[in-house]
Amino acid sequence: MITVTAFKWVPPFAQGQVRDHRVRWVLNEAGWDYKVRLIDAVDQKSPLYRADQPFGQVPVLAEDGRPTLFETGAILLSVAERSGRLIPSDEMQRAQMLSWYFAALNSVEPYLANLAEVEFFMKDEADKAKRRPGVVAMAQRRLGELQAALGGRDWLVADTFTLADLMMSSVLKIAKSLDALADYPKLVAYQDRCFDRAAYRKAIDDQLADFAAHSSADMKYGVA
Ligand SMILES: N[C@@H](CCC(=O)N[C@@H](CS)C(=O)NCC(=O)O)C(=O)O
Repeated sequence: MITVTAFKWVPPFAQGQVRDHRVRWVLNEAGWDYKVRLIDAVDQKSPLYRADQPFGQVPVLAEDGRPTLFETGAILLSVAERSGRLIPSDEMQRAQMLSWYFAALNSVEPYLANLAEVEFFMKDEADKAKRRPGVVAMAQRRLGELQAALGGRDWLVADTFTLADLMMSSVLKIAKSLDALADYPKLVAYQDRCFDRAAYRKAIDDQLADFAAHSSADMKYGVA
């Protein structure tokens, strides 16, 4: 049996964004059955959970007879490789696919995460106003560079949807939610293309259904 961890509930701005959707998505693409273990803030701090995820975050992938995995990058690659899905069979295209896969995580996501931090988590308006211009400029630079690299192509590599597209389109979600994609129509169309997949829609619908079944009270923010 395969189990993915996810939160019982998160505030509305984060619903549909939490990274377990990436794992649900790749598992749906692979056609593998899985169940979801919903955790709260107390679970996050527990030594048992920390043994699986040292930072107390979601998602974790637990699978009978295999080491438990954390980090969405590692989890998605493991599922894609073992299922033979979303990885080009050509070795050179696979290598290119990995470049884009890691670019999504290392060269794009951090700048969008900075943007999210300013917009969602900074409380002091003066600090926010000071930090925002630099963070917005850097995020826009990366988005412009990504759009230029994509050019007129539908997918990042191999003329087909790959794991790199799964990761990149997911990484772009935060930009979309902050209206930061408005000036990048090719990225909007690219993301729409990636999201026009039953495996993605099911991943998001299932995550949202879990949140709808719970409330902030279920997160049990007590001291573990
Ligand atoms: N690099 C990690 C990041 C995981 C992560 O940031 N998870 C968030 C949800 S999207 C989380 O658990 N946040 C709660 C926390 O950090 O305490 C991954 O890709 O798995």
